[in-house]
Amino acid sequence: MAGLSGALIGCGFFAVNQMHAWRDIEGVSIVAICDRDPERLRLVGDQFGVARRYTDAAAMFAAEKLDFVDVATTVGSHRALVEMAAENRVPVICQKPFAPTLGDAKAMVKACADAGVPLMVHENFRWQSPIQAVRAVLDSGEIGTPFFGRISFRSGYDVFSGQPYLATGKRFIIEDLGIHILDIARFLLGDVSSLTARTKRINPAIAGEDVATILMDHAGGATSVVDCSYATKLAVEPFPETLIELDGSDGTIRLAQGYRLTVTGKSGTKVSDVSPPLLPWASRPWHNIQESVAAIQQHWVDCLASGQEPATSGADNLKTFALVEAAYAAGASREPVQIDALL
Ligand code: NAD
Ligand code: 89Y
Repeated sequence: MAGLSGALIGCGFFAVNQMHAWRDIEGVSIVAICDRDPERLRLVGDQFGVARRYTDAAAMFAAEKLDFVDVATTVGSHRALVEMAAENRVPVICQKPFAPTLGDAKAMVKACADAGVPLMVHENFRWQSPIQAVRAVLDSGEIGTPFFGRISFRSGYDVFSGQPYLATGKRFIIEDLGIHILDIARFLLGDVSSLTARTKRINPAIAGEDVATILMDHAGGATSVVDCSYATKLAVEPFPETLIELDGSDGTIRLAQGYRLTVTGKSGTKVSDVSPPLLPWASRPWHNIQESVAAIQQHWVDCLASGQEPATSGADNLKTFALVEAAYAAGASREPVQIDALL
């Protein structure tokens, strides 16, 4: 599809990655940007040469003719901005976490569906090339039917210096990072029927939980453990690697630190390096995430061209978001939560 005109709302810390990726995608140009902070607007506008700049999203929708809008603000503004896009009949991408509550998320999906507007949640971790490599091994049938998974993200990386708001919210790791790891668990093992969780706060300087351990039953029969921590100090810092163990009826997959993939299956054992490429604008250790930003944005463009529903559409993301809500509920009650009851 030639000549898509997009706009970005929210020109903060992470949006710079999105702007780099848009610049590299053929047939797309970001024609307008919006941020209520004039300094962020100036910085991003100057860096990427975007002249049309707005401090008010409604004014931007009124003045611009857009093929899509990319919402990269923090969660508090997502519902209003997605609903504004729907009212203006503009296809919309929204950053994770999609909404503050599952109720808001459902309303946002409905607003876009009622308006006939495509909606994709920027749930990019499943687009990381190491994660795609694991999915490809599963699809090959090499390890048979998976019956167990451990999807793990444990780090001591200082995420608070770049994203200070992460230290202040009542909710932290499940809503911010666990959401990605839960989505990867769904991507690899299918939808979840029930879940139980334990949460902890180790870092006294933050308001929310920084450790979560979640046990899940998948509808297809597998059991998984999703474990996340930002309180784990290791000899070699793994941020932002997701480590994976999958056991199947005919073999195993191990995605270990350093992007080392070991597959033991029907045709023996094979070890490979599935390191993500370092895109020209990317920097370590974020390059893994940065590459997935480019991949998901390309997917969005492909979906707009073909009319296909994005893999992480709003409707799909409700099933990931329900796991976030369920993990908080289960962590508080120490009781299992049935997922279907939330959806
Ligand atoms: P940030 O605070 O640095 O940037 C957000 C920007 O949005 C700010 O400049 C703010 O002024 C602007 N803004 C807020 N409300 C607005 C509104 N109504 N209209 C216009 N501008 C508005 O935040 P960030 O760290 O860039 O995070 C943004 C989002 O990206 C968050 O939801 C975060 O969870 C997500 N994120 C995703 C990933 C990922 O890998 N997918 C990684 C980091 C952050
Ligand atoms: O906000 C988070 C995300 O989505 O990926 C990593 C992160 O930046 C910090 O946890």
